[in-house]
This record gives sequence, structure tokens and C-alpha cells, in this order.
Amino acid sequence: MELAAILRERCDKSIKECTNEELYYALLEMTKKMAGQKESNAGKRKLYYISAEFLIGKLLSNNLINLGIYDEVKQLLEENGKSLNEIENMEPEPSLGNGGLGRLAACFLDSIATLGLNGDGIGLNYHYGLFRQVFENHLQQETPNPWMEKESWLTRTDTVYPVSFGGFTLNSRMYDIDVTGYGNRTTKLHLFDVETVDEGLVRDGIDFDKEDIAKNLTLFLYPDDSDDEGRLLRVYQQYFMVSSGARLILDEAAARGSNLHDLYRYATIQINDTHPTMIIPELIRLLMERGILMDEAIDIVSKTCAYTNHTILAEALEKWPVHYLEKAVPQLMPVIYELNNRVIKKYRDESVYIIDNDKRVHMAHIDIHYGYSVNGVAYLHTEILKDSELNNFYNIYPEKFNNKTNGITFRRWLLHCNHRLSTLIEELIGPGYKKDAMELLKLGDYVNDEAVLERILEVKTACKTELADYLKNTQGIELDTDSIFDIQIKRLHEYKRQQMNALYVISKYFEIKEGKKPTTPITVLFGAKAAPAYIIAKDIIHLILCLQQLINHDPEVSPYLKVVMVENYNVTLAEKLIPAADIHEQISLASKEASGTSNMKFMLNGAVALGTMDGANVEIAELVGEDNIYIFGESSDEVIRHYEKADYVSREFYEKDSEIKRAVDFIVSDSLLAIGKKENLERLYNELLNKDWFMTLLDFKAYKAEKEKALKEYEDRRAWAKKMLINISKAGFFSSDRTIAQYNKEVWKLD
Ligand code: 26W
Repeated sequence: MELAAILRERCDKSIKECTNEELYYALLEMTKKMAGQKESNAGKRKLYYISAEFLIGKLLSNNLINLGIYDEVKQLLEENGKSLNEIENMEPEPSLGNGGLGRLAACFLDSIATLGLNGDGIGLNYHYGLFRQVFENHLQQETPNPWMEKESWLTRTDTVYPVSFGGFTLNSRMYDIDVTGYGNRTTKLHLFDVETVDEGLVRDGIDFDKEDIAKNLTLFLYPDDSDDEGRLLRVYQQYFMVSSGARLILDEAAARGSNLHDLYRYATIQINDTHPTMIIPELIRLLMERGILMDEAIDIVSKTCAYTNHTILAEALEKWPVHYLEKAVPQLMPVIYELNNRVIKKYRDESVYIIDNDKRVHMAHIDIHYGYSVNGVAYLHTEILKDSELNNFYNIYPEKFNNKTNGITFRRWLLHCNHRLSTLIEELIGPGYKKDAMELLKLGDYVNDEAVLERILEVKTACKTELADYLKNTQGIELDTDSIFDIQIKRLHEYKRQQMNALYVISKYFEIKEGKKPTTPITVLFGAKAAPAYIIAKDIIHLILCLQQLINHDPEVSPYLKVVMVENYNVTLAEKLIPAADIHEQISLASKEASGTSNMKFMLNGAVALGTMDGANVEIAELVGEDNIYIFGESSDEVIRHYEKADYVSREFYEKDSEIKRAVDFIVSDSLLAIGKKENLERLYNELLNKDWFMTLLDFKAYKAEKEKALKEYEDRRAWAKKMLINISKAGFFSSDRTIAQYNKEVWKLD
């Protein structure tokens, strides 16, 4: 341990004399050094996981765990009167992602390193991560979210590539973050950046000059894309990322002995959703520049690239107008036109064309035609892709389609975020589960062991207390730790149906007012950011914050029901919230949630799901059995049929059911209008009544009934503890080590 030596060098102080900030920077330096000394994974064929998002979260604790020195460091600090927890608070969170897709990429890097696979990540070095969310007058405001300090996890490298756009060229410099594997080697996350970024460009909130590309290219993660300049900037960002990445991949392959004709034997590229799709035409272009003829270049690239789809929402599938690409990346257009012509020559079905009649380039279509693998992220999702959403493609290329159910890294989502639980598990079944998650099944031996069930409940209570302390200290929020913690944390989106949960809160509020009080009080917790231009999502946040104000200050109701929306939900908060949950809400409209990954994190931490048969919930339900999960709502088949027939009319549900009517009407009641803004509440009310595209009212009654069942069953503490233990014991399948091993065996085939 050279912490003392580093401190002497940095500030000539002992651990005792240092501030938490000084200790943080010294630990950062120490961990970076140790990670840098670890051997990197090697091999002939290398995986490049290219993604516009890597939601890595804070790295200090996670790195200490993976380097095997967490306990030692913690103890050393304690002996000197310091707390690792407090030191961790000094670390800014790199929020380089929106949600599940970005966090998945981060979990995957951890597993790639842990399994010792030869694979790196490629992405962008955004100076500001996803906006910091602030609540003002019960409304979301967005402010910049910087994370890079003079010292950070980034290491500047000497690798620089010129990247040309229509009319100008920018230099792209590579920065690296070492990703430590658990007890194993390291791998690298390569983040490209332009050196002319000007943070002074930021105006009010997260507003900035979107047209000065040299100054703003990597300024923000996903800048607001509600206007043309914002969308065009996204194209510039994407091309900058893929062009830099493609150059790196070609250079590294050549250095390992590839003559580029055999590139696919040296490299495989996993394209994380459509955002990096331009790597396909860019690689073809670069190979042609190096003297390879087009036919062969297309063939080589098609054997190198694989595509993961994360959504079936049509509006989230990227389609760039041809004129954007003509302007930003004119050098790619001849390749894209040629790729499209080859498709047109072969197929008569226009729905599989790359460029449509409105002159838009369908990025997913490039991936499917010119990649060797297409995968969904949960069993149901892949089936829906094959049967409906991408059926036309499935009929052409059945062999390309495969499923890879998502996973999460147990290092962060158990060992790091829930020491109490991981210690108890280790005491019961030994440490083997840390490397082989399926060993958690051994916990099944204890489902009738009173003492163990008691201890599981004690761990949960302790986590609830810890969350309560944390929220009190950081956000001034008071929680009743004797209440049931019912948690829904995820991006705010209508399909995820936070609004259904809010309607439940309203109907519970009425019940309590009428004297029907719950046996155990309930705390409904929300955490969610809404995309800055997504009006209805912001209205839903407004509703929840108004309910929080009304209910928590009503002395008749608040002893039994509380609503809490945490501010600025991010990875750091998720790590505190997930261990403390009793019930977790996975209530998306069936068929819409590709997988979900928080469902897996909660399960692993002993919470029980209340959810629809959607995404990976389907696989969770199958594993734990119907006694250990609360399932409700119409099936994906039924929902898909409603869309086909266009026969869902929300107003009918409103009119025929007085409970629904009362809850929806309450949104525009005098009580809420006294707190909130008329415009926002009325807009949401009208949306639910006249549109409700994600069928909230359709499932509301079934949702309420199932939630009541869960709340009732919570009262039998022993039976509940058994459900918790069964959920934990079956979570092994959702380790990202399993997911990555499957990608490797069936797609990447690294040696
Ligand atoms: C158009 C740009 C864009 C960018 C990001 C659209 C949508 C996104 C999302 C934030 C994508 C996302 O996070 N998808 C989620 O991916 C997870 C990992 O596979 C899945 O578990 C979630 O179901 C899916 O919503």
C-alpha cells in the first residue's frame, strides 16, 4: 500500500492530517497506478464495444473492490479516523449516459475485463454528462453536469486522428480510462475528444450555441435534439466517434498482423444501438482508401460488425435526413447510396430499403443488411423483433437474429452497493458466487431457515435506514423506515408509466381520506429525469412533485402514505435506493420495455417486483415462480393487437369506471391546481383522457389490485423474507458475466 507515500509526495501530510478531498485525489492516483500496472487482456481477435454512452458512475470504490484492496483501504482509513464513504462523496459522477443502454455498456466492460476477454470500449468524452436535474416550483430544471476535474480517471494519450467533416477538419484525441476486472486484468475505455471545446459556450441552463461544431462537439451528452441544429450536432458527434474508432481499430488490427483483407479475423465490432452505425460506411470508405475494392470492402465490414437493438419504439429508431448527412459527412454518402442500391437490386420490399421515399436514412437497416449479427436484449424483445418489428428482415436473414438477455455486474450492484447483504451471503455460501453468480442458487437451502430469514430482514431494515440518513443529509427528505419502500426509478417515459403509479397514489389518498388506512404505511419513491424537450414527461414529474407537496403535508394522510421524488436521479443514488427497496415497480406497457436492467438489480438486492409481462420481467417471473413476483396487466400479444386494430379508447375506461374517473379528475382538482401549474396539469389530464398512447387506463385496475395484494402479503414478514431470498438466489442468471460469455460464444468468438 503506497497511499502514505503518495500523500507525502502530494502534500507532505499523514492520512490523519488530510482532508477528504486530498485523500480522494491520493486514492485516485494510487488506484490509477495499480490499474495501469495490471496486465491488459490480449489475443489475436479483439472486440470493440462502440457506444455513444458509457454510464460508468463513480469509479473509486468499484476499482478498489476489483483490485481486491477495498477492505484494506477502508480499514486503514478508519484507523486514521477517516471514512471511505465520505471520501467517495468527493468524487463527481461521470453521468455519460441517459439510462439503461449506457449503464449496460458500463456493466459489459466490467465483465469483459473480469472474464479476461480481449475487448475495449469506444465512445465520446463528453465534458458535461446528462444534465443535473433541479426541482423549482415543482418543475424540472436542467443545469450543466460537469465531471472532469484537473485530475480524473482519464489519461491523455498521444493518439490523435484528424476527422474531416463537410468543409472542415477537427483533431480527435484519445483519452483512456482503465477498467478493472474483478480479481483479473484490465481493459480500456477509449473516449475521443476534440481539443477546441469551449465550456464558455454554455448560456442559460444547458442552452448553448449549437452551430459552432469545433467548440461544442463533445460539450454535452445528447444535446437537446428538438431542433435541426441539435439533431445535426448529433450527426457530427456520431461521425466523430466512429471515424476515430474506425482508425483505431484499423491501426490496432494492422499492428497485430492483419493485412486488412482479413480484418474480421482481428476485430469484431459490437454496435450499441444505432448511434454508432456510421462506422459501417466509414470502415468501407477507409478500406477503399487503402486500396481495397468496394465489393471486398463491403464483405469484410459485414463480417466484422454486429448490431444490438435496444428498442422497438419507432420514434427511437434513428432516421437521418439525407441532407443532414450530405452536409456533415458528404464523404460517406457515395458509400451509403451504393449500400442502398445493392439492397434495391436484391429486394422488392421497400420497407427494407436504407433510404426511404422521404429521403431519410434508416440507420438500423444499414446495421441489419451489412452486419453479421442482430440481437435483442431479452427473450420477449427478440421474439417481438423477429415476429413484428423487424419481421421483414428476419425473413431475409433468419440466421443473423439472436437473443442476448441483458445482465448487470454483481461487483457494483451487490458487492459495492450492499456490503451487508454480500457479507451475509458470503457467510452462508462462501465467496464463490462473486465469480460464479449461479452459486447464489445455494441460498435456496435456507428458504425455511428462520434465523437466516430474520437476518435478511435485518439487512433490509439497515439499508432502509442508510437511505433515509443519506436523503436527509443530501436532500432534506424525511423517510419513515417502518413504512414499505415501493420504488420506481428509471428514465421518465410514458411507456414506463410512472403516471400509472401516480394515479395509484391518488386513489390511495382518497381511500385514506375515507378512513381506509393501510396496516403498514407506504412510501412511494420515484427517481427519474425527463428529456429536456419531452413535454408530457415533464408534466408527469410536475404531477408527482405536486402530489408530494399535497400528501406529505396532509396530517390525515401522511402518517400512512408518502410520496418522494428524489432530485437528480443518477447511478450514485441508484446504488443507495436499490438495496433499500421492498417492492420495485416494472410497470411498462407490455411489449414496450426491451429488457429493463433495474429489475435485475432490485431482485439481486432482495426486493420483489410488481410488474407486467414485459422485457426481462418475463424471465424473472419464470425463474422465481408466481409466488415470488406480482404480475398484472394485458400481455404483449394483446397490446400489439390493440395497436393493430386501433381499438383502445382511454375515455371509455374513464367513463365506465368511477375510481379511474375520480383519480384522473384529481389531476385538475382545486387541491392540485392550488399547488401546481394549470397549463401542465391540464395538458396531462387531456393527454390521459384523449390519447393515452401507452394505455395507462387499460391496466390501471389490474395494477391496483395486484399492488394491494403485494402490500397485504408484505404483512407476513416471514413469508416475505422467503420471497426476498428466492429472488436473490435466482438472480445469478442476470449476471453480465453470463451475458458477455454468451456474446463471446455465439457472436464474437474471441480466441
Ligand atoms: C434517439 C436517441 C436515444 C438515445 C438513448 C434514444 C433512446 C435512448 C435510450 C436511453 C435507450 C435505452 O436506454 N434503452 C434501454 O436499453 C436498456 C439496455 O438494453 C434496456 O434494458 C431498456 O429496456 C431500454 O429502454
